[in-house]
Parts: sequence; structure tokens; C-alpha cells
Amino acid sequence: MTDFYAGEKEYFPKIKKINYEGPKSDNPLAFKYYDAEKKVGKKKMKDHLRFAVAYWHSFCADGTDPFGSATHIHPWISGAKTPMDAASNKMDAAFEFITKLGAEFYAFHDRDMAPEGASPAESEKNLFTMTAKAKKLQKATGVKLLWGTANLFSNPRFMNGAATNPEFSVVALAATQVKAAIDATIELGGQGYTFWGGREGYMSLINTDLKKEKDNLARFLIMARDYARKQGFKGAFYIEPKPMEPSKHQYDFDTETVIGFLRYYGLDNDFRLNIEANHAELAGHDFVHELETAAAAGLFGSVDANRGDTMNGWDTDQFPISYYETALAMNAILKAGGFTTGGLNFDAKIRRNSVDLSDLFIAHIGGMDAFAIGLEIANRIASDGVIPNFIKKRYASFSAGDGAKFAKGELDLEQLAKIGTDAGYGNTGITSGKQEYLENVLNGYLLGL
Ligand code: XLS
Ligand code: CA
Ligand code: CA
Repeated sequence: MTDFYAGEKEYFPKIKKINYEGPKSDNPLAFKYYDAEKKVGKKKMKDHLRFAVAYWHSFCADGTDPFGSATHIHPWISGAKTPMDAASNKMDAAFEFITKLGAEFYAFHDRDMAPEGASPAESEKNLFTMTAKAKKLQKATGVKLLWGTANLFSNPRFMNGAATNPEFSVVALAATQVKAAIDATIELGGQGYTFWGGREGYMSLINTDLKKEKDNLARFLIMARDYARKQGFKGAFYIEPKPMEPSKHQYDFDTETVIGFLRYYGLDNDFRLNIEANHAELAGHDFVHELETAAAAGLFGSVDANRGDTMNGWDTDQFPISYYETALAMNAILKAGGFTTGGLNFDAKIRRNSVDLSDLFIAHIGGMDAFAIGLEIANRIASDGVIPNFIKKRYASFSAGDGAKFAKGELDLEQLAKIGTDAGYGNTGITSGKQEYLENVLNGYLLGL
């Protein structure tokens, strides 16, 4: 990878390459814990963490909220004469930012990268023009594409859904975008392709044929998978669960729901989960719950790294800062064997009142440091062995004797009940779960003791 990308225009001239300076550094534009080349266990930090920058939040979002207009006046957009000029400038800024930050990957929606044209053909042309530029910049910088996706929620035509729209013509228009976004993803060597169904749900059941919508969603995903495979796409497809917002109810409610959906429609060989921390919270789960649930089904794929605000229950998409949460998340990810096609994509945005250009760097640095610490702690959990060994021991009765027979499906209910009858009540089951002890052990690791 080049040191940093000095494109035709430099958008962050005062900021140089972000380096690792260690925990004692007071430089806000340096990593304190993320040391890309440092080995943790068998792999380098950068290969464990596979950081990606989200194009939409970092280079498109402008601080607008329901009560106020833009506060982030992006220099790459404000000076541009046409939407395509703005897209081109934005891409220069994006690659400069990603390279200076030292993230290896990025992720995009079709409309983040190229504006919608007057017709599907023009939109596709715009996307391919920008894809060609992205390909050149990827080559020049070494930055890679983690995943691509299509924005099937912003345009008013998708107000009643995309693949689940009650009007067939809208479903067909959604297909124009997905087909082109898959083509762009393949062209850019993307390692994954994501579906987030923000409007694939309902506002009310009074006007909704739920079964038809779910069948149509599955049909659409099957078509997308078949098309991409036919074009030679070898990467992973991801479904990103979110229970609600913008719809009242979304069909990809949470990880467990998506697993059931994928298996029911026979999509579980190609699709995996892209889990977002903030969406987990909205579903009433911990981030780690969603990760462990996906891993247990063998369907863990990738992560949208961020955090919500537990007090207000919105999708605030803040940068992750909790070491406790990143430690548990990285523990789940390491237990699942680590990332293959996936990575940690910062689906996070700086606050509306964070108006300095450096704030975008500082936010990512904090998130990367938080996950680097999480990784170190997760590695400590594994190497120290106290927690994993406790769990192993807790279930040891299924590894030998009748317990092992049960686990292998060699007992019927009568045999199982006889074993229970023979054992009698005694003190069976009165065994401490040691939760507080294990929590204290984990806190010890967090303090580096
Ligand atoms: C929105 C989602 C979205 C997906 C990609 O809440 O997080 O940004 O990650 O479409
Ligand atoms: Ca997301
Ligand atoms: Ca979100």
C-alpha cells in the first residue's frame, strides 16, 4: 500500500498518514493501540481486524437531521459543477482519507458512489464510470473493497419496499440497481455483497400480504445470487438484520430470524450475516448475542462496527468506544475462526456538531483503537484459558458416558428418563454458574492485570 494517496486534489492537506504512537502519545491523530503490523496470536492486527470505511457516512452524510439542515459542508461536494463532478471529487477524498487512515477496505452503496441518472441506463452508466475510477484508485493505493450494495430505500419509489413492493414494476427497478451494483462489486474485486432491507417490511399489516412479500424477497435474493454466481462472483452474500426503522417491522428482524429465513428458502449456502452492533441493540439484543448466534449456525460473515445509545433506542450509528463490548465481540469472532471474507466496517458517523475535518479521522482512530484493545483482550481470554476452560468443563458431562450418547442422538426419551429415574434427585444441578467470578476475571484482563 502506498503511504498515502496524493490524488489530483488533496482534501485533508493538514493531515498526514496516521501512525501508531503507543498509549502514552497525546497526539489525537495517532493510534494508541492499533499497531497494524503487530502480531496477536498467529496473525497481524490488521489481518484480524480488516477495517473498512463506510462511504455513505464518511463522505456523503452531511449532518442533516429531522430538525436541521446540513452542518458538514464537504469541500468535495460544495465546489462541484455537476453531480458526476461531485462524485469524482468525493472519490478522490475517500481514497485520500482511507489511505491516510491506513484502513484496508471500504464499503459502498451504488448511490454513494454515483448519482442516479434520468433513466436506469444512465444510472448504470454513471455507476460504471465511477467504478472505473475506483478501480484505478484501488490499484494506486492498495485499498480493497469489502462489500458493495444497492441503496433500495432512499428514493421515494421504494416507499412501499423494494423486493417486497406490492407493485411488480418497482421490484423490476430494484433489480436494475442490484444487477449493476453486483457488476460493480465484481469489477472491483469485492469480497462480499450486502443486502440490508430497510424498507423490506411493513408499516401496517392492515394493507400487507406478509407471506407474498417474504416469498418475493426470497425469490429476489435467489435471482441475485444466481446472477452473481453466473458472473463469477465467489464472495459472500450478506443479510444485515435490523428490526425496524425505517419500516415499523423489517423481515430481517434479527440474526435468529434471518437464519430461519435463509434455511427455509435454501439460501444458507451462499448467504451469511452482516451484524451491526446498533441494530442488535434495536432488536433488544447485545452485539455479542448476535455474533454468537450467527457463529453457532455457521453463518457468521461480517460486522458493521458502531454503537447505539442505549437510553434512546435510535439507530445513532456512533463510533464504537467500549472496550468491554469490543472485547466480547472479538472473543466471539475469534471463537468463530476470525474473518474470512468479512471485516469490521465502520458503519458509524460523526455527530452533527463535529464539524472539523479532523473529526472524521479522530472518530475512526478511536474505533480502531477500541477494536485493537478488544482483540488483545480476546486473545488474552483464549490464551489464559480460564473462561474457555470453565465453559468446557461446564458441559463436560456431554462428552462421556450417557451424556455423549445423548449428544450423538443414541438415546430415546424412555432411555433418557430411565437414566434420570436411576440417578434420583440428590443434589443434581446445584452447581454454581460462576458468573460474577468470570466477570471479575474479564475485568482483570481489561485492566491489563
Ligand atoms: C442502515 C444500514 C445500512 C446498511 C447498508 O441502517 O446500517 O447502512 O449497512 O445498506
Ligand atoms: Ca449497517
Ligand atoms: Ca445503523
